[in-house]
Order: sequence, then structure tokens, then C-alpha cells
Amino acid sequence: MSETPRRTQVAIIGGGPAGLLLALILNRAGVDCVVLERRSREYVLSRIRAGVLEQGTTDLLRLAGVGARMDREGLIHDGFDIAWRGEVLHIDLRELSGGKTVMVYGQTEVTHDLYDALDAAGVPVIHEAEDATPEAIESDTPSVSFRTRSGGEQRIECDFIAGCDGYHGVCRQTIPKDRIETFEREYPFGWLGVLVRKPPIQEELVYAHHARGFALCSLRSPQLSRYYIQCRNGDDVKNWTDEAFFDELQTRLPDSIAANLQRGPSIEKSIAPLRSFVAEPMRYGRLFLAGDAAHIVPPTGAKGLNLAVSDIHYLSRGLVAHYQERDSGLLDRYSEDALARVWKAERFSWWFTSMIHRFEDDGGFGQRIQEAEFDFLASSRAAQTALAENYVGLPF
Ligand code: FAS
Ligand code: PHB
Repeated sequence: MSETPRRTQVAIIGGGPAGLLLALILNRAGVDCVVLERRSREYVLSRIRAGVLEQGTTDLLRLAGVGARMDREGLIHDGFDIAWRGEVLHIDLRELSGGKTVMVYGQTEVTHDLYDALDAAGVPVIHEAEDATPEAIESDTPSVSFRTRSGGEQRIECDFIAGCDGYHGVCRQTIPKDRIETFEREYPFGWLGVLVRKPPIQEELVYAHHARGFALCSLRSPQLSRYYIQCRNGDDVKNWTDEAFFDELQTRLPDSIAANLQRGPSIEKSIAPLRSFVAEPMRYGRLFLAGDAAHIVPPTGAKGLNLAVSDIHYLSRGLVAHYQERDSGLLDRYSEDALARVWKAERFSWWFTSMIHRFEDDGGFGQRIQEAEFDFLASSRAAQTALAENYVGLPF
């Protein structure tokens, strides 16, 4: 393990997709950086999260030189199905969006590819970096202090700090309360997700609305399926045997689709809470927030990982221009540019979540509105086009 540098140009806190992709793009542009990750590499790579990549995301990953395995193993999807009252509405993404598609390729694989590229480039990623703390972020000479078992207490001086440490990270908390504004909506349910080594129920994704709750059929490969069902807030994975999960999933799907379900032992089972959250601005002094550190979306629209990537598009181009052209204009616009896209994805994720989940407390009016929402979508090409444009990803 190379000695931790005492100084770098950009210190990146957080080794998830946002932090790792930023490090790779900066390295490719000759900007010095270090990644500080709280967990071990094995832990980071054990996480099962996003599954759908927008075209803007796959384009940027290719540009960063980590698209080869994705293009070999990823699955291009031209559309998906919405199941409702036993009907199935197909959303033809390619046709409705003017040729755009999405790629099914797990976030875990993206993270693997990023780690491999950073190793090859010799970019320092320090794992099990404890108590990373941004310091002097209002000055021109910020630093990050942290501790590792092997190296003890350490400090890295830098020009800028990228807070890519996720929703529960430290960076957002470092900004004075009167200099940051947060916007939040919690949903009265979570997603119980299961990974199973069986062929998917069908090639394309199925988003299902049902009186008992939402369900989603997704996949990671032709032999690896990912399923979700809406569950109560505070529900516990221990309450769900595999059999109970698959029985509930089957109930929430139209018979024509449920008939193809191949059950198997779950190799991962977890519950994720759903929330919408945005922190403004995404910058304070020399500290920049990116990805889940700045915003969270309910996973219904498959936007979380993709928003992290678009943040890194804006942040990396600003940092590279600062160092290569001594021009800080794009960096100064980072928060404004990133938030403009974040809020559109927040709107879409909220809309899709509100339409397709079961809200117990919404009463008859809420449920009629959901029915009307779906009926309008099913009958209007304009509505389907709007859904498709958002799902494949709005322009960066
Ligand atoms: P991440 O949270 O991925 O990475 C932050 C990193 O910072 C982590 O590795 C963490 O260990 C590290 N860190 C935290 N505090 C630190 C500190 N103080 N010092 C150093 N390191 C620190 N999105 C979708 O699009 N579809 C999905 O289906 C989906 N499912 C999800 C399920 C779950 C359970 C969760 C939590 C999220 C899910 N998401 C999904 C969203 C997810 O994919 C995120 O959008 C994506 O991981 C964002 O990447 P990052 O911003 O890099 O944050
Ligand atoms: C997934 O495959 O994990 C996935 C796909 C689409 C979503 C959310 C999650 O909207």
C-alpha cells in the first residue's frame, strides 16, 4: 500500500460510484486526487443497489475508459412494462424517446470496474479511513483529517474536497446549518428486495401496481433476477421467508406474468427506506457535495445512481477547467447546474412513486387519482413520451 500523500489537489471523501468515478475522470485529466473510503473494499463491493443505467451514464463511463465489460455483459433494454388491474402497458422507450435506451448493469459491477481502473491508474483509494473530517473548508487551504489502523492519525492538505460520502456521510453535516437548506419527503413504505440466481420472469422490467402494494421485477443478468415488493415502514427482513416473499410477489403480478416466475433461494435480501431529499447549495467554500451526499430519490425511477453520475459530470468538468485552463467559471456554476437536473429527477421519481405505490392513508380520492393517472398514461402518447424521456435520462 503506497504511503498516503500529505497533499493532493482534490480530496474525495467516499468510495461509492460518485467518488470513484470522480477520481478516475480527474486522474485521466492529470488532476491529483485521493479517495478516502470508510469501509473495506469487500464491504463496498458487497452492496446490492442500482440496476438501470441511463444513456448519459453509460456514455460517461465509456468516456472514462470503464465501459468495456459493461458493453460486453450489460443488457440494452428498449422498454419496460407497467402492470395495472391485470392489464400490461408496454412503454417503448426507444420509440418514444427518439432512439434512446437504458442499460441493465448492476451498480456493483460499475463499482468493480471503477476500482479496477483506479488500481491500474495507481490512484490512491484509502479504505477503512475512519473519521474523515473536512477542515478549513471556508479557507483556500482546506484539509481532511482521518485515521487508519496502519497509519494512525493523518491529514491530507488539498485545494478542494469532494463530499461523495452518501446520505449518512459527514460532509453535508460539516456545512453550517444556516448555510444549507434541505427539502425532504419520506414515504410511508419501503422496498423489500431479493436477489435470486434464476432467470428473470421476463426479459424487460415489470413495474406492478396492486391493491396489496407495488412490485418490481428486474434483473442483473439472464441468470440473476432482482425482485422488490413494497413493504411497511419498519418491516423487518426476518419477517419474510423466501416463500412468503415469492407468494406476495406472485399475488401482485398479472397471472400472465406471474406464471413465468422461477423461485429460488435468495442470495441477498434487504429492505431500503424510500425518501426524496435535496440539500441546497451543493457547495460551501472549497467543499462540493455530489451524489447521495446531496440528494436522495425513491428508487422507482432508477435515478439515484444516474444522478450521482451527472453530478460528477458537472463537478469534474468544473475542476478540470479550473486546473487546465485556470478558469473557475464552471466550478462556480456547479451547484446551479447540478441542482437543475437533480430537481427534474426528483420530480419524476416522486411522480412515478406516487402513481404506482399503495398509499394506505390516501383514501378513496388518492386511489381514484392514481387510477386516473394510469388511465391517462395508457391513453396518451404525450404522457408516455414524457415518462420515456425521464426514464432514459434527461440531457446533462
Ligand atoms: P454511496 O452511498 O453509494 O457511496 C458513499 C460512500 O461513502 C460509501 O461507500 C460509504 O461507505 C462512504 N462513506 C460514508 N461516510 C463516510 C465517511 N465519513 N468517510 C469516508 N467514507 C464514507 N439507486 C437506483 O438508481 N436504483 C436502485 O435500485 C437503488 N437501490 C438502492 C438501495 C439501497 C439500500 C440504497 C442505500 C441506495 C439505492 N440506490 C438505488 C441509490 C444508490 O444507488 C445511490 O444513488 C448511489 O449509491 C449513489 O452513489 P454515491 O453518491 O457514490 O453514494
Ligand atoms: C434494480 O434492478 O435494482 C432496479 C431497477 C429499476 C428500478 C429500481 C431498481 O426503478
